[in-house]
Amino acid sequence: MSLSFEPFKIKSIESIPITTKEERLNYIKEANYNPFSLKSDYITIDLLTDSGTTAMSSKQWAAIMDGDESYAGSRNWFEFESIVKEITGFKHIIPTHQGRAAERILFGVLGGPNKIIPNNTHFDTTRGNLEYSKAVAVDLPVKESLDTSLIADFKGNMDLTALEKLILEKGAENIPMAMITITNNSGGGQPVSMENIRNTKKLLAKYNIPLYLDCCRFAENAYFIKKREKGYENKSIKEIAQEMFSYADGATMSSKKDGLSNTGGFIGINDDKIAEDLKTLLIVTEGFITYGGLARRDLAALAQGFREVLDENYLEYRIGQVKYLGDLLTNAGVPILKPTGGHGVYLDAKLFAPHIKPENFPGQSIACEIFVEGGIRSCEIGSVMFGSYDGNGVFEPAKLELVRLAIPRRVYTKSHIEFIAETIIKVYQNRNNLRPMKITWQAPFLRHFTAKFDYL
Ligand code: P61
Repeated sequence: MSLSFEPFKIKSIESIPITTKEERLNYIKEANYNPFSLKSDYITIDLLTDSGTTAMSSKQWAAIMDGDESYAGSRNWFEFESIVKEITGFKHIIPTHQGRAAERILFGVLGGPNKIIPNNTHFDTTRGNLEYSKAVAVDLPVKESLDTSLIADFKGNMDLTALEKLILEKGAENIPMAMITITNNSGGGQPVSMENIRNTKKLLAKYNIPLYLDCCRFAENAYFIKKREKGYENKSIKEIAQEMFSYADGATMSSKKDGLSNTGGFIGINDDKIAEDLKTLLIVTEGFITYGGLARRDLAALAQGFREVLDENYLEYRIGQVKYLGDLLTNAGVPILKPTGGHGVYLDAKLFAPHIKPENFPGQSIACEIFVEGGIRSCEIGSVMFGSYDGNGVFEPAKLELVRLAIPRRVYTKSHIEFIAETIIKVYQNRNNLRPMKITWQAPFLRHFTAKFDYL
């Protein structure tokens, strides 16, 4: 049966705020035109992130009620460790409260001054944690990933020619690890093929460089492999995931995505010595090795979430819902990054608002207008997040100017999706009214979270 409906029924509901346009104009101004600063009480549909915003199942809530809050050795930890080991095959699983804590701990051991760490594309926290350790984060996505209108199956792939060039130029001894982010979040939630993961491992092995996966959305990536890569059509999502992880020496995960939960993360690793160092840092900064900064009931919800995310009916609905929104927008002529990826639709802000220069943040201007039009919160992924000025005051824009409509898992229905599409189509029809912006205040790291903006 092909799924044109949600494969679940609703047991518990949460009312959403309905506001007027006049109110929303005030709210966004009060928030200094940064959607991160809006109160959630003002938001009708929240597409800021798919991270930690999942609706949990009745089985997960039951597991929460049955949580065992022992400081050490809680049975929920063993349930969590067991399912994560079953999927990933890693020898050591180190729990953390979210993805960036896993990154901080891993790079606390493997990062540091003069180290170079390549990735298909580092997400902002990964880059932020590496740069904070004074290492250099290098993005090596395949060229196709930069053409938003090109339809290709695996636009998240790593550019292997560029990777080998980097290793030869910089020296393998300066590259303590390489990463692949599945799916590639900053590049539009695009998947990475099994062939690319396998060949990346092969190339790195030649130079003795370990491969780590940033595996926040591993199940969505596995679903794309099943649907698009020859030889995987009859394999289960779990088997595909197991093969993906078999090529990696370790992984970091924000389980707030494909753990189908509201919090959590982990590091998986095979190397005993590095694992010892990581556990020491974990105990000093996160918590004991059987809870890592999480309530034990959260580990219980995650253990159940990791089972549910492998369900192909769920993944068909999930990826189908994102595609449905993408198709509604494309049919109305709205420029989006194509094809739609795993966890959201990304508007191409350069094509949407060509009259606004990257240094005047077209994506931010669109995100503010989408909120004013329909109370929908989205997130700029462009020059606010990744742009900078070089030492000579010359602006270096992000490679892509995107506005991400991240879809929380199992939260919104088909009619919500249709309302989102109608709102964005209206903003697109009135796009000539979109105005350029400037930053009036910013923090030194990860500025987009707290920056203040105004119109020029
Ligand atoms: C997101 F606006 N992602 O996509 P943590 N790796 C990858 C991620 O996607 C990721 C993390 C590591 C978020 C949350 C978020 O500026 C932002 O559990 C591929 O959030 O620490 C997180 O995992 C970090 C949204 C993060 C943002 C930073 O929405």
